[in-house]
Amino acid sequence: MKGDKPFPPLKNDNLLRAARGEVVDRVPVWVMRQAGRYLPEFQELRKKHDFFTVCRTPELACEVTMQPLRRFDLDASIIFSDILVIPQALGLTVEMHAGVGPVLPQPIRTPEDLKRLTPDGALSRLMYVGEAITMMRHKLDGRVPLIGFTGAPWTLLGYMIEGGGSKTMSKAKAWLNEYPEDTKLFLNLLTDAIVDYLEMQVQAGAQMLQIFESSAEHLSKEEFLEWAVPYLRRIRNELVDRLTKKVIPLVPLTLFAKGAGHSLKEQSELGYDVIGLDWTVDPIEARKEVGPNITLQGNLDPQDMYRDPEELRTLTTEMVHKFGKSRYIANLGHGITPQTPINSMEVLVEAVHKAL
Ligand code: 1CP
Repeated sequence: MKGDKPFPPLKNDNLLRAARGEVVDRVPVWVMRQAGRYLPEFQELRKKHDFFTVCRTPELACEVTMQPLRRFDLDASIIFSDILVIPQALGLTVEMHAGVGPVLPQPIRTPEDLKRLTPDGALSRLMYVGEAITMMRHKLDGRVPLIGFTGAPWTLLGYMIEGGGSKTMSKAKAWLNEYPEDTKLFLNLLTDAIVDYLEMQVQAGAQMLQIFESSAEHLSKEEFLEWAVPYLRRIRNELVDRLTKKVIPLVPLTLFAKGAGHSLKEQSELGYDVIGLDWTVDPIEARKEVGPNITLQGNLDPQDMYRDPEELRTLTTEMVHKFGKSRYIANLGHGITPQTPINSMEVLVEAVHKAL
């Protein structure tokens, strides 16, 4: 954990300022999955080390977290890990298969299977993430803030029931109708683990936190309000309560619920500082929905990174003009994809910084 050595003072705090609604020197920009497969140096490192070995070895996690910062003038770093470390800590095996993604060979198929989960001591099995965060804060030397993250309950439940990614979430969605009470138990169990995990990340040195509800896209508005929102509310309220009671300074919280552009007003009422948008949402409409006191993050289509540099520059500039300089963090509308040309990252970052 944090230890005695104080962290170096922060030099570029535009990300945190934007999150708090303060004046920025320039629009901050970072990219979801900025440490990842589009970088040849990441691919090289992955040839030598298994995915979860990278996550579990603080030196390797820090090296990968640093890789995009060496190349691009980014305004944030995000600790290298994965949302599936929580299912692992709860006792499920998670494998990373090349070209496929995460595979959970013994998923939770029936409510009976919930007995296999091991919530007791789950946090102690996640401390390696805290160690990586603390180490990274020192290695960053105050250059930019460090973001911690987690998967949100519905998204994690989906992976744990489906046994991996899924185009339809048919098994997880069947649970909502067949076992509504067990689904609530399961979502609450995940929420408890998530709150512990986020508190630990703040104590370890995370300066901002993002909650990925990436599988919100599989829910209707009604389902999102019933199966995601109550748990997202609990996460924020319990985390704020805990940190306040322990007199630990709060950090800004970002909610990224992909595909939940239908519920921006409801999201804005949950107490998060920042709401992440996918590319299907219009910036002007989003601002009307959430009001003036929330920071918006997003939302260029990751596929736009495959366009000509000039086109990409124009689209990025137009996007930043729509959002404006106040209460805005530039990002893609979802993670950067593996074949993205590296030059597109340079174009994106420069266009954001020059737009206003
Ligand atoms: O073999 C490899 O190297 C695997 C590629 C990879 C990487 C680089 C995976 C597998 N995860 C990651 C890192 C990762 N995952 C980060 C690192 C920090 C950064 O942003 O730079 C983060 C924030 C995540 C979060 C994550 N993992 C999400 C939420 C964000 C999103 O994209 O929606 C999700 C859904 C996952 C699951 C996951 N892990 C990996 C893959 C390929 C997937 C998606 C699989 C799928 O459902 O299709």
